[in-house]
Amino acid sequence: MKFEPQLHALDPSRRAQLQQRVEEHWPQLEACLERLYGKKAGYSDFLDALLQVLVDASLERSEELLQLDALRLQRSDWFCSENMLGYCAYVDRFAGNLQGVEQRIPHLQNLGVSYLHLLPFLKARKGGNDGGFAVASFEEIQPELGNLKDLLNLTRSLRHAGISLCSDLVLNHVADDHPWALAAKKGDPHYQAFFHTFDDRVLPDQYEQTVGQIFPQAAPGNFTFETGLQKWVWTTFYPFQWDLNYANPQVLLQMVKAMLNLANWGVEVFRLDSTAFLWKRLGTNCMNQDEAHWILQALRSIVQIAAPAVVLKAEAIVPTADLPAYLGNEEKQIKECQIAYHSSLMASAWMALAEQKTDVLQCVIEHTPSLPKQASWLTYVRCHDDIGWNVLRAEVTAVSESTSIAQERLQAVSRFYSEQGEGFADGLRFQASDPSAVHGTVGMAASLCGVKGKALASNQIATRRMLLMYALAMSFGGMPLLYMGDEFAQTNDRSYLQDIDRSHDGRWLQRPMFDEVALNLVHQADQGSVSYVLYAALIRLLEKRRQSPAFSAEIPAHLIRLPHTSILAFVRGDFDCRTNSKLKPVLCLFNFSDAEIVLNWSQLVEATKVSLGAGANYFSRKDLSWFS
Ligand code: OTU
Repeated sequence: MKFEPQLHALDPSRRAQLQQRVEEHWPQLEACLERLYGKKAGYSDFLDALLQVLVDASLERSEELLQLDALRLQRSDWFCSENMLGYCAYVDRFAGNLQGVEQRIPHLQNLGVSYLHLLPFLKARKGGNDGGFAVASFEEIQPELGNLKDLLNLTRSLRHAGISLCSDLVLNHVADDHPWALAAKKGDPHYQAFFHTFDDRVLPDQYEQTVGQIFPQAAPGNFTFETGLQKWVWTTFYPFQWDLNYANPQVLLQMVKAMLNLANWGVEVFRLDSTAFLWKRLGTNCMNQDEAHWILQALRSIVQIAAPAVVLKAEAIVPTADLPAYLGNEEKQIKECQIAYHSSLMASAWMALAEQKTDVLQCVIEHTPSLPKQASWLTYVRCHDDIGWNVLRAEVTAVSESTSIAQERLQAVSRFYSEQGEGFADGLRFQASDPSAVHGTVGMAASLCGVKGKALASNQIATRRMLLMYALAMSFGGMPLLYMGDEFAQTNDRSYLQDIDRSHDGRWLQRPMFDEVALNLVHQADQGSVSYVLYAALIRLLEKRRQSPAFSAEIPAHLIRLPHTSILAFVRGDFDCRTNSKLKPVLCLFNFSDAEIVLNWSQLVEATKVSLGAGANYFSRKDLSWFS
């Protein structure tokens, strides 16, 4: 490795710091790159070019961000704290534009938000663009949302308010009107090599044998015929989202540039979109391939060198068993992303609510490995995407009598939350072409919990269901994420059905405009409204969370088995592995049924001992402070 020439431009103290980080992280980075690209022609030129990108990015980092780097290097587990709360929103739906988001900082502060995930705000494809997930330029802001100055102002204001900005980095694909795709369409071989293209259907047909479908109704198949090119192009998602070919090192190089550029604009966390799909291999489902992990590990080393304040969050909506790899491997000293969505926890909690039975949820918790150091789950109730039930197949099968009963349970839960459901939920089915398939679910959390309208009187149980779901996300051990509108029980928005670019995609049902009326109910402390009552309860829950270090993501949850099928119980705390000291334990109890359950005290003490060992005599009655 020869990085002397590249480092030359830096002043001596920055050069020394960077050199030290290069020395620390380059070997692991190079090991990943070697495995991915070592045999390719021009490999050493690629390494030089990559190092130059890192040095250039370091040179451009502002004084304020350099200070943040230093701070975060000292406390690299900052995002695991019990003080963390995430909030997720579309810029336009939340606040019109980036300047509007700045105006909403007080609202975020009232909630105690410390992390704001703004859904894609980079320049997107014209026309349908999958809510911005079809990126047309990584260097430009979507004009309707503002400009670079607005983003820089926003990231600074957020930082000063103690809020870290999280941005999507759509790694898997670009829009079909991104300059790379446009050049490829014109026949430029350099850019054609950025994509997976096929002259005929031979290979696509072979791949289709084993690759799943994300949008089987709106965008069936994984390949799109591009008439200009006269070739088939790999398009896992919509036909206008062209999958990038990471077997080409130039693709990685360009994406690294894009990422570090955004980091220098003040993005502190990257939500790495669709990470599972980055590498294709014939005969597989083309998800979770080793190479996809090496790419992510390379990105981790890269940010540790060039922007060490930055945290990577994996969006890998995969079964529980495939998830831990996205956080690296502590024993093998492999570092990958620091945060990962725990979608199985989320989906199984909804399943528990539908079935009033917690066996699948408990199985998911049991199969969730303890986190590596300085890593966290993202615990959530809803997000902008559908709830996929198929991630739960292993756990549902494990706790059901047979695979056919497991299939029936999955089908029943997806029906429960759909328009055919006869229970409390008001949701819709998402993208299923085959009526026997287990389709996903869309809908706002409040609607899925049965909230209808704004009056508390007719929504008592529904409000409690919603609080229960958020209580789990806030106590399980991870960074809880509030999805915009959930703070005041905002319900479904059916206006997307009138819009030609959105009506085919039911996820818009849960992407409403920020509800000013609900916000007013909160400001007026209207006790008769669902909005205020839920908001106030969430605030109290968050206060409880902040009061106890047992809620840090680094402290594991221990399941307690109780003889009630609708109850979930776990203990947080007891022992603080960070400081090797005792921590006052917290008992978290959830009743997923609509009925009241009386728990016998001695039964609880007994169950704790059985589940956690005879020494686990944690609770005396006087210790208990309740939250309900
Ligand atoms: C991600 O989602 C984004 O969150 C979606 O909003 C985008 O449409 C998609 O990528 C393409 O950029 O597979 O692992 O089932 O859960 O598309 C990532 C629907 C994904 C989403 C799925 C998802």
